[in-house]
Amino acid sequence: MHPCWCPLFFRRLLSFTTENGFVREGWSVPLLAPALFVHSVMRIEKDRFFFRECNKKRQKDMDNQKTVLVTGGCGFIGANFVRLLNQEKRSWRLINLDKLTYAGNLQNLAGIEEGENYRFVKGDIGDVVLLESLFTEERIDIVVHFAAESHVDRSITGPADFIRTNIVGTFTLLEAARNAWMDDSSRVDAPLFLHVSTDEVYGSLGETGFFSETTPFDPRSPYSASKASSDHLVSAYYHTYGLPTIITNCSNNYGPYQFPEKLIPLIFNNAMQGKKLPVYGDGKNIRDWLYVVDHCQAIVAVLEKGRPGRRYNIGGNNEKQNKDVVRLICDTLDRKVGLLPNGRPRTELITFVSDRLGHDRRYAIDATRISEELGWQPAISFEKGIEKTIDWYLDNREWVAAVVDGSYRDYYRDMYENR
Ligand code: NAD
Ligand code: TDX
Repeated sequence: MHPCWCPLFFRRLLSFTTENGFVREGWSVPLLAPALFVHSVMRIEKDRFFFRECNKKRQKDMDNQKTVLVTGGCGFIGANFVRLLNQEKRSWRLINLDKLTYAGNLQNLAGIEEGENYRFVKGDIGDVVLLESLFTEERIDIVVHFAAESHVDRSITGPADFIRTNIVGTFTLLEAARNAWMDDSSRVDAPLFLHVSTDEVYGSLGETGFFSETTPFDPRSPYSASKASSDHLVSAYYHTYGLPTIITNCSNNYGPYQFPEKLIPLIFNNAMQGKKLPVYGDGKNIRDWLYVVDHCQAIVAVLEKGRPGRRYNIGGNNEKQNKDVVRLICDTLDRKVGLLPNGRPRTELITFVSDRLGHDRRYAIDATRISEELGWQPAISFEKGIEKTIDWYLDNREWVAAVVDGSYRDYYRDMYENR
């Protein structure tokens, strides 16, 4: 039905026959509830119509001026992404919204100047008022949503923040995007909401098989359950309201600026200090390692060519057992900075400790879709990526020293001392 018929449709809908046979038109209390229902259905239909039109108009001209809201841009992947866009998309304006939790660090973006192309906003993705004003002031074209509580071990000892940020925060951001984009009929280019998620939503693999985009969700930790919930919300906003969303599910990242609670930088930091290298369980758990810049390039490819409503798996095609990763870091450091002061190799610091609760055994990504549809492939092998990563950490020891502050020492003691 064309929208111009709506008033007549409503009038007819709201008319009713009185006891003495007259047809009355207008509002009445018994009809208010169905009318409100119809109104909300109409609003949803309007959203769907608007976004369908937007998607049709969606330009491939991503080199034009865009305003991109990056959430969590002071974290590990977010900062690498901001740095990449700052180099490769000079015409884009980036708004970085970050709460600066323990994992967010302004030093990760040192050298990137505030100005026409970049603005930092300290704030929470759960802050409705802040989001509304940001969407209004900045006319956001694209959201790239990284902000999350991201460490599995922390989700086991304290899940509440994961629920607040990863689920409620994502919901709040989706609502802000829907309200802003939906009411803006003057928009020329179609907006896009890209949600950055994880392979952990698919659960744990046995010795064979891969996660594809159609693998059923089976999250096992509070972290992965919270990410799976946010994926479902994003998907629901696409199907229900037609909000143009894309979800990416990525394997384990490594590279510069990763907080030393995650395996690779934690092992680097301990190995440099001659401390024990804690390996959970039997050390045979497998992760599919992806160099962070490859991940960021994949996100750019998804922004440029990805299809709204679609999910893309991103993986490194680099499956390694944890104990082999730890050994490689030890050997690389021995070669680059010499053996331990006692003349022994760093592998002697490896200590098997009690396992993580619910520890997923194996993750492996089938990245055929992003490769075939968007032409993306990881460019950096694990061996090369580890070299680059260790070189970066060696060249940036003051960065490590600054993040390994008092609160990190408390975290480390609580997590590892009696393990
Ligand atoms: P990170 O922990 O290094 O950074 C998270 C950032 O989000 C920090 O800067 C933090 O300050 C910010 N943040 C947290 N809560 C916030 C809130 N309520 N409002 C605003 N900002 C907030 O995380 P990361 O490793 O860079 O991961 C980024 C995203 O990628 C996450 O969504 C994570 O689930 C996903 N992911 C990570 C990996 C990985 O290997 N690191 C793999 C797959 C997916
Ligand atoms: O001290 C350690 N010893 C150890 O054996 C730590 C910190 C980890 N591990 C093991 C656990 C995992 O099998 O190493 C593997 C990697 O651990 P993390 O670096 O904590 O990563 P993981 O739990 O696999 O999750 C990561 O990848 C998926 C990110 O933290 C998530 O944000 C992402 O979604």
